[in-house]
Amino acid sequence: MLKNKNGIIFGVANKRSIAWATAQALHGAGARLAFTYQGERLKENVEGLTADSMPGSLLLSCDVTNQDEVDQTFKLVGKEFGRLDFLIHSIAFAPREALDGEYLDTSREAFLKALEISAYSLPQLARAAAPLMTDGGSIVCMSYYGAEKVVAGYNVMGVAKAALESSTRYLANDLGPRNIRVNAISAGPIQTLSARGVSDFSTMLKHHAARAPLRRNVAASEVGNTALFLCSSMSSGITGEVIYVDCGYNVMGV
Ligand code: NAP
Ligand code: 1JT
Repeated sequence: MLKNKNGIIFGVANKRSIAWATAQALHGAGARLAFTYQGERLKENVEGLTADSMPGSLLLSCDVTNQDEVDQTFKLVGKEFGRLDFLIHSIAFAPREALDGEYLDTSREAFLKALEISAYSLPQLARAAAPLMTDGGSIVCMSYYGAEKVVAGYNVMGVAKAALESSTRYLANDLGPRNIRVNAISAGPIQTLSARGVSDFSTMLKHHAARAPLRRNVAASEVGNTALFLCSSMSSGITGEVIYVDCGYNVMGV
């Protein structure tokens, strides 16, 4: 489905990352991939994951708070790939203390950091990628239900995800004339590095599984497969959307 297509994936930290499940789906469909990791600390992880199964992948260091690194990343991708067909945005950050207690107490620093990394990075990366998407393209980001409803403890991340989902719509309008589509996946809770350390995350997983119509939690591979759909021509008429991959949790009332 993606033979001769090139993509870049932001946000592989380890094998549990949603970005890694997405990479496997995209690679399985024949795409050539570039990966970015944040700092040398994670380089070995990404190298270890890609070495066996995806030789020939491009690995680049890129912290989105450093504009020079972002510019350098896309310069190198342009040089190696020539054209870019899709971009996966699977990054988020908030200081730990902001995901505890009340949203009311969010500091200015925590708010700005969370929104810079988790939301501003989408238009930032889209702006850098668009000139390489000369044959149209697809941009996919990862959101969560806390963007639209209060999920106790998600706090400033919910506000950042609301900005991310709204950015998805504004970018879809800006980039549509260039045949670049922009969509968000709203994933159900998944036990990843980000989720680890969130107090009561396992209680949350149980709660979701009990209430979701499918009576289970979503697998990262299911999110990856939906990202594959959004990067393929099968979804050519879809842009500016938030697609739920949450076993139906979001449709429930009482
Ligand atoms: P993850 O494996 O921890 O991935 C998060 C990624 O964001 C990491 O690779 C992290 O790198 C990267 N990141 C943080 N700050 C960055 C920066 N300044 N520059 C570049 N990259 C940076 O966790 P995940 O659960 O797969 O999260 C991926 C996406 O899915 C996030 O947007 C998250 O909000 C979303 N999501 C997750 C869930 C869930 O339940 N897990 C549900 C819905 C949506 P470092 O490790 O180096 O910080
Ligand atoms: C971050 C973290 C982004 C956890 C995230 C995230 N997107 C989804 N999750 C999982 C999650 C987290 C909480 C939650 C529900 C789901 C950790 C810090 C980096 C950014 O609230 C009940 C807190």
